[in-house]
Amino acid sequence: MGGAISDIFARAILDSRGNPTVEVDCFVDGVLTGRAAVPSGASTGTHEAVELRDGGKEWMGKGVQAAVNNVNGPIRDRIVGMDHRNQSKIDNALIELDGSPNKERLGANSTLGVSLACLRAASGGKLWKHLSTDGEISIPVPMMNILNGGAHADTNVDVQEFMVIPHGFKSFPVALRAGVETYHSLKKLLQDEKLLGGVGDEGGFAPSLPRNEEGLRLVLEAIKHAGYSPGEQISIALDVAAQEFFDGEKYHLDGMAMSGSELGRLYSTWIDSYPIVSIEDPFGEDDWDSWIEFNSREGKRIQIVGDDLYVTNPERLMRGINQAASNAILIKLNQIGTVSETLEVIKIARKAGFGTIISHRSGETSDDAISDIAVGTNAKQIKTGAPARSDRTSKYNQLIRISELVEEFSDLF
Ligand code: 2PG
Ligand code: MG
Repeated sequence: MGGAISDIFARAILDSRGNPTVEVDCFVDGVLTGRAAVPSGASTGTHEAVELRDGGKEWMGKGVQAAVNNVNGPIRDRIVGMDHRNQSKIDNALIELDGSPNKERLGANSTLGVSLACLRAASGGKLWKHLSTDGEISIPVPMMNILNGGAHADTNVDVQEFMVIPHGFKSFPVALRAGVETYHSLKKLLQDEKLLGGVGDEGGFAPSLPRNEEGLRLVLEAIKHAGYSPGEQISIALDVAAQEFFDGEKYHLDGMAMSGSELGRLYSTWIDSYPIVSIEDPFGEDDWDSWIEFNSREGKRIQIVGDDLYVTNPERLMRGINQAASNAILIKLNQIGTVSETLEVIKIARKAGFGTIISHRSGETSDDAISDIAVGTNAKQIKTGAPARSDRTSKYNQLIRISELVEEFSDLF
């Protein structure tokens, strides 16, 4: 087979929240060879690359026609004829064509769609294998968001994600089953306590609770009721997404207005009382001092993850490494806008000894590329929601398929 991209075509499809998003087809020598769909966040960081939305009345302002037109116009003109296997050349062309520091001209939703579709085209059907340059691969341990709050649910719970990490198992399928059983046991518990309502954007249950700490109690109970040993087999992770309740000075949680130090001390009491192994975005996206203070106290005890803080951006990550603001980074491709830039950020993180978590967005499609990316980059962790709803299970199901071929399972936690 030759290698020239003969056409690129974008369309708007629907994401899991019922909003339009960009899907791109990559044709090589006249044959549809790669297809990719772009996810979309709700609790987005201010410093993320720009997601182009049309505004106006149609689609409640969330149309992506401009991004689609950018692919079918200027990007197509630039990319057609290039070798689909030369990812860095393709991505550099996209970066150059955009010409802005944050993809505001073309939109990261258009650049990522093209970048990922070309990656798919080049992968020859085994994306995880294609990405593994040094042969180091493993199935990531899943972070499963079973109780949703914050911007992903219409409840009074401020903490955005209460996750379980089934780490004490020999293989991915067994770990996944343990996480799924915990999910169902949480449902039963919520039913018994008359707290069961709907689910949030990522498929986790979304009860209103008297206090945020109740979420920890319920998840801990669910682990026990499912018959697993908390801390030994299944631990808890939080994504606080604290920017959402930070007014620039105080954090407003459970009717309290706390400084960063006070909030950090509250987390420490939670870590003392519950089997918490990871906290993401414990503070606001520019509240570096609170991050540094908390990481110096708790960074040996737990994983502290920057998402809104770093937005998969190499400069922000470098600052976090130099100032010891955290010890891990959440990786989201659409925060930066191309595959090559994402891989570069993973490399920087790894070199600094930072943990790496490949992550979905709250608005997703059935595209399961992040599963392959987590395996192929040996990231060791993936965050992809509850084990429910096809937009989330598509990722877990792809990991089941890969685990038939790859035995190594993340040894973290
Ligand atoms: C997060 C993500 C994914 P969103 O904060 O980590 O769980 O949410 O996509 O809404 O930013
Ligand atoms: Mg987050």
